[in-house]
Amino acid sequence: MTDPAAGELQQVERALRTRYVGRRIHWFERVDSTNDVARTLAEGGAPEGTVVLAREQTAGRGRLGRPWVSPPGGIWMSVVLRPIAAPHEVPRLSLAVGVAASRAVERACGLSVGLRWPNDLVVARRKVGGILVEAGPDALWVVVGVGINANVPAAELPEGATSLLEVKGSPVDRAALLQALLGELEIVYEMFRGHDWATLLEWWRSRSTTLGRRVRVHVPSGVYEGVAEDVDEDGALVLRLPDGGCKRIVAGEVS
Ligand code: BT5
Repeated sequence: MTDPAAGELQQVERALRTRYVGRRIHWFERVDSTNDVARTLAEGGAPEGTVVLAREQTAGRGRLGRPWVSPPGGIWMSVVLRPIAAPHEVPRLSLAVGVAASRAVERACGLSVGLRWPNDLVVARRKVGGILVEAGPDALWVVVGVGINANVPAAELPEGATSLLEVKGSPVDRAALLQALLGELEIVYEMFRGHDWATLLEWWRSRSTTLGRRVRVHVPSGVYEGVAEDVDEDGALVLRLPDGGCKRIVAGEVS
């Protein structure tokens, strides 16, 4: 399937069963970053569930300002949410969005996607997507960015990355994937709002490629090594250190 422009976008909109996620979709041929566009819309009062989609991003971002390669063929999407949550709850939302993306790929493409803490989507140890959640002041609005390398040729991706196209060996139906993603996002978001954290955490754990493994975690102050034991209520990684002690890590990279 080609880009969900015009006809395909209408197809998604017609088939959409969500109450509010994706009820308004702003589609762009090319933007710097859909998160930036969504942020401006959020600040301007855009309703909850407003979606920004782009065929291509020229300055796609990951966490900590890292670049996110976003050529045509991928799903580059941001959603405006107004969760009425405390800022410390936002990392949970980020894990929940990873769960939604993983469930959507499973449902629409028949592929299982693992979750590497905090929010990498991985297939066969390669990164196939990522989540970038950015909150406004007091988390009055939150922009949830999802990037999935759907039909992107491997040659266009950085080392360690792959795409659904490469894994499957044939293009995936992007309109179906997008529709599933919007639906799953609304499901997990409703669970997040209803404080059904226990179920979300179970869903995350069952897809985790991190838990139970010996991992190295890079944090701003250094590197920790240990066994990834669990993810706690706040979405932090609980690491069992070689000396038997425990370390709780709120933000970092797992390798
Ligand atoms: C992420 O950051 O994984 C979050 C990516 C979120 C992208 C979406 S697309 C829609 C929305 N608009 C945006 O501007 N962003 C969001 P992080 O964990 O920091 O990972 C970034 C790292 O992943 C980079 O440093 C590269 O090593 C690698 N990378 C870059 N582009 C990639 C790609 N397309 N596929 C896989 N890995 C990539």
